[in-house]
Amino acid sequence: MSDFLVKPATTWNRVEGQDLKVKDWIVPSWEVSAATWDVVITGVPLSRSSISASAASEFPEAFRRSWSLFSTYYFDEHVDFRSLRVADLGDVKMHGTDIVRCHANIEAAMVDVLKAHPDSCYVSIGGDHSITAPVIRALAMETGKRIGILQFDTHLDLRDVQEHGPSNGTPIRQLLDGGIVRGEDVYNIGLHGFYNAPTLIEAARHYGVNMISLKECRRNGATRQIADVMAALGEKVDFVYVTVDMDVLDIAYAPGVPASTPGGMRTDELFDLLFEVGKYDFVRAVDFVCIDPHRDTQAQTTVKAVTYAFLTMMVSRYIHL
Ligand SMILES: [Mn+2]
Repeated sequence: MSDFLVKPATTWNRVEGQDLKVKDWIVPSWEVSAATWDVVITGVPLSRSSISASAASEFPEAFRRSWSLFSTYYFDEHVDFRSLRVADLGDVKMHGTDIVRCHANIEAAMVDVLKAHPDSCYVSIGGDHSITAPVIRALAMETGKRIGILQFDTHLDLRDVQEHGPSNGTPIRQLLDGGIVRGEDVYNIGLHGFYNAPTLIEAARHYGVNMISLKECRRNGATRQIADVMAALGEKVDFVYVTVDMDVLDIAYAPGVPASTPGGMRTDELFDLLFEVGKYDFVRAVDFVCIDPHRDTQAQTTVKAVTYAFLTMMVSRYIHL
């Protein structure tokens, strides 16, 4: 185990049985000595870097707790994906107050994860959206590859780093200014309404970020929209990183996301899009960010939606790759 990872508080008593649950299927990596995983999950519990007050740092644990509610059988395609090998690597160790140090830990943990599991698909569970920058920096540094970003978000996340620091308003800007990713390799799906200031639109145009509105995505439909983006990225990049800011969802579907808005995406639309994303093997990593389980409904509306979204992408990988 990496020095920058710690064992999470939530661990399941795994039961190998006929009615396998997701909690029995995801293997705690610290219980096995050596193994090859199709997918590795890392918790990234940081939210001091969130612009709106957020307990997203509690989300990795809430995510793990929800695993008992899901089966490894996907009814929509009539497939059991239990033979996909998925490991939980634990959580990145965080500093109590120092955000820059937390980001350095995330980067170091990801480098260790990449070294230990060079051929896996990497799933990072935030935390707020600031975590995407150090995760992608580690991927870029370690692989030396050209990385494309498919971002599901209501916001561009291109705020000025001088003014806003390494927060959840600036991850994409940090990566562009740092020369880690090119603007033309960033595709944002889900933009809508009144939530991006003109200066941010200007910044997106300046960097060449591809903006796809929610309306446009709906008009195209999930299959065509994702096929178009992947075809364009396929011409340019070595692999794709998918970042899912759950604030892309309508506030009615994501009460547990501090920055979700009216007029956003529905959960079924997000699931359909991620099912399409799962068909492409040059998608090497994904993160889910900005879910505050303390703000969620008692029914855990948002927490369950993330688990469903994650499983939808995984079952699609299982079927297609
Ligand atoms: Mn965001």
